[in-house]
Amino acid sequence: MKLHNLGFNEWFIQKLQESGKTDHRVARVTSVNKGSYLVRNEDSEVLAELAGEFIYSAESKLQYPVVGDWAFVRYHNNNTLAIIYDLFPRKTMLRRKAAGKNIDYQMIASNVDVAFIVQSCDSNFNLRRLERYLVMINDGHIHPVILLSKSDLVSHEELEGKVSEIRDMGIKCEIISYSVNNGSGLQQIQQVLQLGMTYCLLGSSGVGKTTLLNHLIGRDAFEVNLVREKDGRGRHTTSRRQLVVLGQGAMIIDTPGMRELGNIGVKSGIEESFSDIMKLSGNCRYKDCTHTHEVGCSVLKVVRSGRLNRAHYQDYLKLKKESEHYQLSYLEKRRKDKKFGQFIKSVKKQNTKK
Ligand SMILES: Nc1nc2c(ncn2[C@@H]2O[C@H](COP(=O)(O)OP(=O)(O)OP(=O)(O)O)[C@@H](O)[C@H]2O)c(=O)[nH]1
Ligand SMILES: [Mg+2]
Ligand SMILES: [Zn+2]
Repeated sequence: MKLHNLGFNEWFIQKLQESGKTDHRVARVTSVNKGSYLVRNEDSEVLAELAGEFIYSAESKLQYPVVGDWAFVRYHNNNTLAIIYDLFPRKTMLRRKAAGKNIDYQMIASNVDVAFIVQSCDSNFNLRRLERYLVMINDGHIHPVILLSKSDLVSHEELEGKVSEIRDMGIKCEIISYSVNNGSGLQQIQQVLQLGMTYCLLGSSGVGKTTLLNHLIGRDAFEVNLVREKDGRGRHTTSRRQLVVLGQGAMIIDTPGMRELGNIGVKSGIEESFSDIMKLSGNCRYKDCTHTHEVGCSVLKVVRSGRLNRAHYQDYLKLKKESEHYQLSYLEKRRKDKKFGQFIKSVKKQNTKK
């Protein structure tokens, strides 16, 4: 398998040239399990560890390898162990606010080209959650595709109703409904998958992400589990992220169902997800219009006229408010991280002087 087919495309070739390390070896991170990794190159997939120098110079956890990263590695023990000593810049990234009150970010995956947001047609279907995923994906500069799984559980009319609910929110991305049970829609998913491109499965526990992956692989390679009967929720069967290369050459990252999907707190994702509102806001009288009470606000005008879905508008306000809150806290945290990094560096310097 050529590195190019593993996703090492022109963008990374250019970064490699810029780095001046064209004679170094590179590999892609395919799995992360606490402190140990799997990396894959044109020949094999092997265990990998972080070099001491890497740990020493990392200023935050976000700089640690994540599934999808391209890394500079040294091979040891007859090419059976790799040491990661540097990472390539990330072309795209998926990250979310980590669980809990603190403003901590957690990387989910990097260098993903297309993210599948999977929602099942039963009680899991939820437009608010869908929008949150879209904000996160747009923020990471990744192309979203919505997958409505388990379409065998609903009637044709119910399914169409769900699709038009999504469209009513102004969401324009591709929507594919499918069922692994009766095979409908699977062909359409296959058509999205392209050689050398990286895909990611996102969605709540139990929506059928791993079941779909197993279908694409063609065998039961990974564990799946029944959803709980009483509330239809999943059991968090998949516990780590893993990049799998499919037979036809596309790569796909399965992820554990997320318990909490915090807002990633960056403006760009919101602006793209609510592009209809952004467009309208160009006609507001005031440049800093908040679209909540201002005279001459063209967003409010369209909401009042009923031409803009009110729920969609309210989601926009809510996510924007959250985003501003997190954005501030995030900058604050970045400042602290940076200070800490500088402190470590000055201590190192002092020690070398002694
Ligand atoms: N009716 C129906 N059930 C499905 C379909 N696809 C998956 N399931 C069932 O949904 C349950 C959960 O599937 P998983 O693939 O484990 O779900 P997951 O999204 O990987 O869940 P986590 O790993 O916990 O995040 C299993 O019992 C599957 O058999 C489908 O197309 N139709
Ligand atoms: Mg799973
Ligand atoms: Zn306005």
